Amino acid sequence: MRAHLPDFLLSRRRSAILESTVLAACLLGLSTACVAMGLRVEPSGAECGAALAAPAAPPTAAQHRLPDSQAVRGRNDVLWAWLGTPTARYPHTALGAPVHAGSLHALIATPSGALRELAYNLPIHRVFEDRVPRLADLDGDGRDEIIVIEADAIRGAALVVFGLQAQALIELARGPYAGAPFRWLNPVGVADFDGDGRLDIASVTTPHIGGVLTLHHFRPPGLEPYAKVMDVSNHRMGALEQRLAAIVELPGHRPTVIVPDMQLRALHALRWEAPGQWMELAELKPMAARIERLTPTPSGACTLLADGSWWRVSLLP
Ligand SMILES: [Ca+2]
Ligand SMILES: [Ca+2]
Repeated sequence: MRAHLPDFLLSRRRSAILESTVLAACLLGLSTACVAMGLRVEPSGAECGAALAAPAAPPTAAQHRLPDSQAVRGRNDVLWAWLGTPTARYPHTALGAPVHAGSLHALIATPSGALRELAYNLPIHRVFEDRVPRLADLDGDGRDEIIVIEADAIRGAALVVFGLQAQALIELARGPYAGAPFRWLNPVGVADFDGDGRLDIASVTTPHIGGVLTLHHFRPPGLEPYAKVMDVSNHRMGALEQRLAAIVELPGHRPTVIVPDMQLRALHALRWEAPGQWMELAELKPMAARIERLTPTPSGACTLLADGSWWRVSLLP
């Protein structure tokens, strides 16, 4: 089940048209296309059977981090990263509380082997409107980059990437602002969506009022959007949970984003193919209740619904 869709034009109506098209293809005997592509959704046990590893204890330096935020352990030059300096200076409650972080922190090992805490403090008109720094080696140099959501009092949220330079935490790249106070965005993840050999960042801009899935090239000092599609959301207003989308990478295919629709009641499977061209890999898949969490698995995603049920989502090759 596949169809090409232009940027910004994905909608329930188009999905309905797509379903009709797929049904017609099935009726015409093109059945392999009907069963070979798409999403399979089936009931599952808690966490879809994944054994939950006990998280490592954060370092003492992170004990005064932003309430309800996570300290994250790195695998390269950043040992730990977390958000600090709780402040109420940006009273937006997208994440459930009007308290946000005024600083980003990283714990590193110096050449002598000693541990050292680095901090990046934002000016008073900005905060990190986020609860988890995301670590990834975006440029493949063996050093971590830190992806966070920043919010500006006038221009709203922006995606920002930090990194280490000369044992200092510095801003490496930033994307466009959402455009107005209290306009927010939520990252999806990192993958090479356009196949150029370099990792890109996906996020959903304004997930509460008309979410736009946006793919960015990491080109310091910029995060440059190169593809967008509408009618998605990866966050419920006021919820602490930010994991509501998954990137699936199957051999021989471009990465696919599994992400809820605007109502958080159905799933899209979207793959970017070329400028102006997204592929919807399945019809919009309705769910029995609102989607509360959606996390990646090797072949798809695991989702928790508001009725407490768990579902395994598989992307069929
Ligand atoms: Ca790097
Ligand atoms: Ca790329």
